Parts: sequence; structure tokens; C-alpha cells
Amino acid sequence: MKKMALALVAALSLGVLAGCGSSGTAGGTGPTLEVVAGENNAMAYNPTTLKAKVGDTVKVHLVNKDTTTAHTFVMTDFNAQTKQVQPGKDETISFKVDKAGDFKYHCNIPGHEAIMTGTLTVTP
Ligand SMILES: [Cu+2]
Repeated sequence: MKKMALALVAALSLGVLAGCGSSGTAGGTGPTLEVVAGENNAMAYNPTTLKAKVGDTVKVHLVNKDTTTAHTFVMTDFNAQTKQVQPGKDETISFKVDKAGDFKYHCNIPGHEAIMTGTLTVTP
């Protein structure tokens, strides 16, 4: 039993090392994700789901189509956020995704956060 556990640990560490090797090129490449905020002056993103892979350097291009209010794009899990993007403006941010899972993004303008959200799914 103990031997099996050790073998499992060894296999897992090998997997982790191999993972590092394949995605270890610095600078990194990844998808550019287009996100529209405030379409029809709604407190919403389009789309509300985004996808990336572990190791990607993701670019998010946020376009604010709202005519009355600023919006932002905030991902606390990856310490990434735009400044307040004014109506009709846009901003691109990039950040590296180093873990798999579902991660929420939201707008941090007061009153928006509760309903203005989306999910980035990062696959291994
Ligand atoms: Cu907003």
C-alpha cells in the first residue's frame, strides 16, 4: 500500500515537472478575448463565459459600448483589472493564467458587481 502511494507521488511530480517544461517559455502566448460591456446600456458582459488554458498569457480586450456609465473588468484570482473604462472607450489587459478552474470576473463599479459577472474557465 505504501509503495503504491509513493509511486503515485512520483508519477504526480513527474507530471507536474513535465507540465512546467512544456509551458515554461517566458513571455507566453494565449488567446485574445473580446469582451463587450454595457451593450444596450445593460449592466452586463458579452460574453459571460471565456476559455483559456493553464500557462496561457490571456489578453482581454474590454470594449465599453455603454453610453452613460463606465465599466471595468476585474479578475481577483489573477490579480488583473482594467481601469475604469469610460463610455465608448476600450482597454486591453493581459495576465498569465497559472491554475485550472472556473474563475469569476466582475465589474467593480459600485452597484454593478452583484449582477455584472462572468466566468473564465481555465483547462489544464
Ligand atoms: Cu459595470
